[in-house]
Amino acid sequence: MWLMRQAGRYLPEYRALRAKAGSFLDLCFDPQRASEVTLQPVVRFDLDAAIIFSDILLVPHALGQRVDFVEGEGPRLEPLAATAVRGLDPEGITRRLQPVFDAVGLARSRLAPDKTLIGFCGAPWTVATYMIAGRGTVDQAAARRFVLLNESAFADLIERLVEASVGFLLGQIRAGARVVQIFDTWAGVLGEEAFEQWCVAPTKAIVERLRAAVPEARIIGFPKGAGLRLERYVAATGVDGVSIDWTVPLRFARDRLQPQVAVQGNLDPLILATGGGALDAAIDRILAGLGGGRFVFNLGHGVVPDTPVGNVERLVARVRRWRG
Ligand code: 1CP
Repeated sequence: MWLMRQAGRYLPEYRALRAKAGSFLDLCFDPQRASEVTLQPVVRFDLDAAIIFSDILLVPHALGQRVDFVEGEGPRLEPLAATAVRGLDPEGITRRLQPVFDAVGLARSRLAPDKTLIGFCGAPWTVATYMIAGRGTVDQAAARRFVLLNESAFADLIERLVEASVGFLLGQIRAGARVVQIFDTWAGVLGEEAFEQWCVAPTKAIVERLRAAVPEARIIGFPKGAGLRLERYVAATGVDGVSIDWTVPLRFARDRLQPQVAVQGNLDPLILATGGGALDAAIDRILAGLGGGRFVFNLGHGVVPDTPVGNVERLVARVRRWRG
């Protein structure tokens, strides 16, 4: 059991350290502090895994795109023009991301041996949506239009992101991450063919290359919003585990996904933020639906910043009691 975005603003100890660290990017590139933030939720709640504190947008940053995190607004990038794609250089990306690998190594050395350390990257499609729009958007329209108008430049961008993601994940695995998760937060907006081309195929390429280099690496895919297509995603990409959002019916996950891979999920983060009896009922429902097979309890997306710490304590205690 662990929680997506388990380190973050809802924790007072995160806010305290964040206030001392300068910018968000400074924090990600400070191995000492990044490893400390990584451990905070495991220390407080005794979760089974830590996820390294970094961000999917460190990859565009390392590829040479300007990336800033604006306080209270979110990430801002210099929007990528089709003509700028060939200037992005995956060579040297791993050198520029060395502080993240150092943070992974430090976190691993400070974690108890029975705790798993998880590394991650954004999937090429999701990272591309931020690179093209220059910010988070509700419908990823800028990237979808870019594909329609500049398909060959887009294919080139995805190829470079596959290369960069393999380097980023391998660096984390070699530094001590035993599991990696590929976040495809915006997979759900892709149409049928686009889903194959821009979600399934690049993820499959990353998985194949990781396995060739480190056969024992364990890989979780999270194609958020994929719905029915989760079945195809799991069969085609070769991931070991799949993370499901809260819209996925538990019976579908149990019958169609769990026989193939481990399933992770899928509590609605807003139910966690709200708490009370509805939280208990939702937890019990998930455990009853998925607890009989290979299963990692998690949320269906990240912890939201106004989540009371007490609700997370209540969640962890309830899941533990069930295991007990
Ligand atoms: O100042 C702050 O504290 C900034 C908030 C913040 C945090 C805590 C950002 C900016 N990133 C992070 C850390 C982070 N990002 C983690 C840490 C590990 C953990 O889970 O504890 C992870 C896994 C991510 C991954 C990430 N970043 C994703 C994929 C997962 C998801 O949430 O969908 C995405 C899309 C991002 C981009 C990003 N970075 C930050 C923000 C606010 C966003 C979303 C922007 C948007 O879409 O509007």
